Amino acid sequence: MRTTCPLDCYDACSVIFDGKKLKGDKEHSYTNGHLCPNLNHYLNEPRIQKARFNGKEITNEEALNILYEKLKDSHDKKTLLFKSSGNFGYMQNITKEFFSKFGSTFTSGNLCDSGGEAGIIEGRGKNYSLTPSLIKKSKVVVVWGRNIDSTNSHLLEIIKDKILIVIDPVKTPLGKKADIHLQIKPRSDFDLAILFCRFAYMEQMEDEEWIAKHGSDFDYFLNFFRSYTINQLLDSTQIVIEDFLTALMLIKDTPTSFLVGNGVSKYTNANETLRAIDSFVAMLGYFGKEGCGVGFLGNSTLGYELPFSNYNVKTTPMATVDFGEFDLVFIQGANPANQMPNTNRVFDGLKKSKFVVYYGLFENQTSALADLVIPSVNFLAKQDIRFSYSHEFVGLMPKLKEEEFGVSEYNLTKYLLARFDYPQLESKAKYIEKIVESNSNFENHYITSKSYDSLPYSEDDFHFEFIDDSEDESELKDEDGFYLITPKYKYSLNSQFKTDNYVHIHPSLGYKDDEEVTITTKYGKLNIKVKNSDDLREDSIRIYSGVDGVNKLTPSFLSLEGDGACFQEVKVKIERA
Ligand SMILES: Nc1nc2c(c(=O)[nH]1)N[C@H]1C(S)=C(S)[C@@H](COP(=O)(O)OP(=O)(O)OC[C@H]3O[C@@H](n4cnc5c(=O)[nH]c(N)nc54)[C@H](O)[C@@H]3O)O[C@H]1N2
Ligand SMILES: Nc1nc2c(c(=O)[nH]1)N[C@H]1C(S)=C(S)[C@@H](COP(=O)(O)OP(=O)(O)OC[C@H]3O[C@@H](n4cnc5c(=O)[nH]c(N)nc54)[C@H](O)[C@@H]3O)O[C@H]1N2
Ligand code: SF4
Ligand SMILES: [Mo]
Repeated sequence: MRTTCPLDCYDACSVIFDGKKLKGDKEHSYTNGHLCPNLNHYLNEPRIQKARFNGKEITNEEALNILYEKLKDSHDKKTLLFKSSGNFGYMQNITKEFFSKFGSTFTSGNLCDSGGEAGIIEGRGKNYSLTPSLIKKSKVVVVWGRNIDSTNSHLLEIIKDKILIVIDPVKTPLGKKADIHLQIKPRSDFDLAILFCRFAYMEQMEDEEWIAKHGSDFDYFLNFFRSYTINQLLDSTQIVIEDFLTALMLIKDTPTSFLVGNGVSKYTNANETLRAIDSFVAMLGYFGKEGCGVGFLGNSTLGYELPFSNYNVKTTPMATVDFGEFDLVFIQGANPANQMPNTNRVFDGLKKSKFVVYYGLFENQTSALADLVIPSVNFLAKQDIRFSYSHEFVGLMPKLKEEEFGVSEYNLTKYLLARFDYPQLESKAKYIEKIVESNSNFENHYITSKSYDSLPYSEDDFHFEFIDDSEDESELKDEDGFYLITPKYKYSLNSQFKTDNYVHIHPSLGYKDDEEVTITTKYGKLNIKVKNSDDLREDSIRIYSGVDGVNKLTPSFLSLEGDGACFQEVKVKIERA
């Protein structure tokens, strides 16, 4: 029986379930028979089996009734739906059908890519993925702040024979194999993009014809990037100039894919960085051409008609939401007490809020703080559909087994709508059918998005707006301390599954392996053991996403645009504990 991995991951693998085990689909050209460790161990992960109220186990019926009563009591008060993507299935959004009618506040932006995506929208209007079939046509692949070995591993096969340029402050596995690795200083990607523009212009690499047809504000852009001196840019990026120039020459007149990841977007200037990278690529005329373009997470639902997406509700940015302002908080598919920035602040807010509901599969820091815990059912026991932020396949997720325990999102929503006498839902099958019909191609067992039938951005009327201004006033680089790199771990999916529980430090700093240190920032502190690694720069430390307490160190700022989280807009101090 065929289904799709539900985890929040680029690859959206096609999965075969034989009634007991999950296996990679061999017929699926991208999944190619392999799953990653996270899904391989998914079914062994201990689940929440019983609902809980004030720490006492109750039945699902009792839990739903308590939820109804508490909602009824807070009807004219402030309530919040906080939904993340623990399960990436689109039907998970169905709870919005109830909470919008009820008048709850929703969240805007996300903890992930919304800052970066805002810059893409400003430049090119729509964020198309750079799909594997498009990347296959490139000669050069630039991997910029994306750790493909861990987070997007099926792409390794596609890029294995390409000329590879990696831009990452860490010697990642791919960085070690690359033709060029620019071990950039953290938070200087905007400057590197501008440096690329400066040298490309000196080398007369700009595509005048393309710019005349598709670009606007190129003259302003020219003045803008020339206002930065080369020395200033070399100084801030700290890259090796010879390697940089070799990289530029490799890109020149050669089909190049830029695979940009979340590493560049965990800062306040995420939108400007993405727009500057796009502007460099646009200047070369590398949009709408075979084997060229920029891919960055982002909107995976382009062209599809979507239910549960247009509500007239109040919103508050997800990354800075103050739970304490709400009388009732409904947390779905998320672990904000660990994954939101500034978790000391999040803890205070959750404690202050009168009633916190956690609705998920696994126990975590948030379930431990909740007044009411409602177990959900896993992806095998409910019907859904998912998109990918990396390829063009749309994955069906049929219901393949009965629920052992827990309540599905559809049933929970149906229950609440009925208790409040609101109009009822259509059937799951109907919603999914409508979504699929709106934009799909069908071949063998697979569905792909029609949005990729023609080359993205190749339309005659495609219009690109170059960047010509910066509002970045961050002074992070002048602050004392080390940069905090907090990327994804291979064996966890954010806070789900295994975590690593180490701080990775360059050996020259003089700590011993397994020695305990205290890491401090303006926002909090964390005691953690050391693992030495010369993969890091001497000015940075690394603690993976999902590690308990890592976000005590991180700030609750928003990106300049897009309401994005800024996990790395911070410097840390280290002391022996
Ligand atoms: N195994 C696994 N896979 C996952 C996830 C997971 O938790 N585990 N999470 C999923 C999710 S939610 C997402 S959003 C994606 C994200 O996946 P990616 O886009 O790969 O993002 P990250 O792992 O956060 O960071 C990627 C790289 O950015 C580098 N980096 C850090 N700071 C900077 C910087 O200032 N400049 C540059 N150039 N690079 C920098 C890091 O060293 C790291 O190698 O992965 C998804 N896939
Ligand atoms: N320091 C640091 N912090 C980060 C990041 C980082 O790189 N560094 N990355 C950020 C990013 S990119 C992201 S996307 C966020 C992710 O943050 P979250 O979305 O909060 O991710 P998880 O920690 O994986 O929590 C997902 C929860 O969903 C629940 N779940 C799984 N399946 C289902 C289901 O079918 N139904 C329901 N109701 N629940 C389900 C599980 O119980 C799990 O605990 O974290 C952000 N936080
Ligand atoms: S690589 Fe990503 S999509 Fe594939 S099985 Fe692992 S988590 Fe799921
Ligand atoms: Mo994410």
